[in-house]
Amino acid sequence: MGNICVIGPRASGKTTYLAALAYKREHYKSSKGLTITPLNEDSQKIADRAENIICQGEAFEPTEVTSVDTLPDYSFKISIRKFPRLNPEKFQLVFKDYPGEVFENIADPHANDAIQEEFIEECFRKDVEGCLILFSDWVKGTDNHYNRIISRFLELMDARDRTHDLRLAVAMSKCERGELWPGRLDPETDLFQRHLSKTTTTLRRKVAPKNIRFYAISTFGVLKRNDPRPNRIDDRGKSGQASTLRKVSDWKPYNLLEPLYWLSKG
Ligand SMILES: Nc1nc2c(ncn2[C@@H]2O[C@H](COP(=O)(O)OP(=O)(O)O)[C@@H](O)[C@H]2O)c(=O)[nH]1
Ligand SMILES: [Mg+2]
Repeated sequence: MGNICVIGPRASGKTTYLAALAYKREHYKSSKGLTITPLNEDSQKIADRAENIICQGEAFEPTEVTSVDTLPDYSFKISIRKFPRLNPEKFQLVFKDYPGEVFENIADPHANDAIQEEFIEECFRKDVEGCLILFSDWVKGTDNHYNRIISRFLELMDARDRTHDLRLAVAMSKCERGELWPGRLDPETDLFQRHLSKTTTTLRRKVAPKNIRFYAISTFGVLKRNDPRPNRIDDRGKSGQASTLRKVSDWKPYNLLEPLYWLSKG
């Protein structure tokens, strides 16, 4: 049973994604052959507060990070049975809640601190089978920024000898947004190639095709099959902008599990 880690820049939706997995477990207790078990105290905490995070937009930010030891550390055991007759796919989702800037700073040659070091070590540990990388921006200029980060990330991956055996699922998060939603059907072409072409080229050039896949995911999803209005409202709360679920009874997150399933099974 391998490990999968979730990484990505600031505000790309990592915490909300985890909360959604935990919340889904409440919603669909025994359905669809999905079981999600929080494995430690931090994970239990986020599971307990999942509903607030998704429905009320409660910020769930780690308090000041002064050392690696104080970073929240989530770990869930996940088992997905995709087809009734197949054995379930089991894996562990691990997520150490590094501040998003740690990921963004890997492209900065001067940012070299202990947290940075440890982040890199954790991503490329031998027991990690795959990384889910969340990106959420696509406006002009973002491609260059992401491309710098990804290029460096791939160099570090190579230096640790993981180029041939680490799977990468690269996902555009928050894809219920109107401009992105139609692109979800072929995210590689219509989201990544189109909006983040340099980043996509770098990934395709350096990672073997069998080890990379592009996804579109949305934690909030849309209202209905034939009603593609986003199932979210933007709230301006105390802590700034937060998005929350619009109609809880219609909640159908898009593609949350698919990248995990592929990362674990290949
Ligand atoms: N539109 C939309 N917003 C989202 C989605 N997932 C998260 N967000 C919002 O994006 C912001 C940052 O999310 P957060 O999970 O804190 O990002 P993190 O910094 O990567 O952990 C919050 O306001 C979330 O409500 C999504 O699927 N769609
Ligand atoms: Mg977070």
